[in-house]
Amino acid sequence: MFSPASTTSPRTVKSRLARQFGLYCLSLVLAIPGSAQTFQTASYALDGDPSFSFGATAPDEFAMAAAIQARLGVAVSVVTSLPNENVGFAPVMANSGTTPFHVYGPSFGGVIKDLNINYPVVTGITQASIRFAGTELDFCGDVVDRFILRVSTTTQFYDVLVRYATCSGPANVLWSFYEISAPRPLLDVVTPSPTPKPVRLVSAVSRKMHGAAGPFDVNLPLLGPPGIECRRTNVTSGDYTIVFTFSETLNSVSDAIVLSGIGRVRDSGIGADPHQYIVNLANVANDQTIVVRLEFVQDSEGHASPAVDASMSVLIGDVTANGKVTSADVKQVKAQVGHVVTMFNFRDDLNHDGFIDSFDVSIAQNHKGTAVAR
Ligand SMILES: [Ca+2]
Repeated sequence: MFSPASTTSPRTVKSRLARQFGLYCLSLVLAIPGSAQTFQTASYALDGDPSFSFGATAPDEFAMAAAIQARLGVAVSVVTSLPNENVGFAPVMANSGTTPFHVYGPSFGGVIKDLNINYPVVTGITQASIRFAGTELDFCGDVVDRFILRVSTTTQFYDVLVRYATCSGPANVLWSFYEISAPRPLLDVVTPSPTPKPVRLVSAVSRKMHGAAGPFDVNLPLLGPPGIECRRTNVTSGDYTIVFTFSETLNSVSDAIVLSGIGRVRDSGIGADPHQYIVNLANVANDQTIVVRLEFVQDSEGHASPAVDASMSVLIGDVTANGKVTSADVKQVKAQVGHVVTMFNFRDDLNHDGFIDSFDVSIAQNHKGTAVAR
């Protein structure tokens, strides 16, 4: 059965053809009405070098843009229209629907390849944009999204129809670059400046819900010593949430990673407020500083940055934020016991349950003597 898992080595003509043919045959079998066979799990992927898996969720234009961006290594913005769009502009560079029925897809370094023969069809791509282009029904019964991708080099642009290449049963769909136009000169197309200005990060915070008292943010200064997160998480999970806020609304962020420190990114995405990018961390260790990096950040004003970082020191119990837990921290928590949790004392609610009580005092007490390097 088809697996969308990434492979790094170029595949041979033979293996790819065999794979495509096998998928096609399987699809025909499954398309027969009355077939009782169903697939256990949904699986969506983009064919490329290597292919990209969307997992069990069918991609929208944002997910497709992120996937193509990850494979091309070039920023892909989402748009609603493309001026002078024409995927069939003659002579077309590629068409999967005609002889020799090859499959095309993205490859790192701004390249589109004929994946059957591992040959670059378009090179030198420096930027791209994509729009949603309606749906169609594949032969496995899926309603499948289509997209139009515009890729540009420094002098010309191509339009690409991104369409399902094959399916291997319901909810198992593989997209590819189905048709690629001939190049056209960039003259009548607005070209962003070749070196876009960087995006502007306004703030970074560590956000936690304090029960019914609501969410409170520990500020993570962008310069100077890292902010200190003193609140304890669920003992086993080490969950923290970093909220990055930018001056402009975001178009895309390629990825969020842990650059240094102990912890991992559980998930991330543009927030309900599109000025924000939210990174949910897990397994974050205490007594350390973690640096979270956003890669390939692009905003709606055309600003772009290859990397945006935020640093957070984690020291549970350090309510005074001086890098060590001492009797002064215990004293401060004790002084707030019974008080309503507000923006002025939320640090003292160490288990962020919305109450400052003996549990919080004991958390500070239990961490006395710990420190984090400043
Ligand atoms: Ca508490």
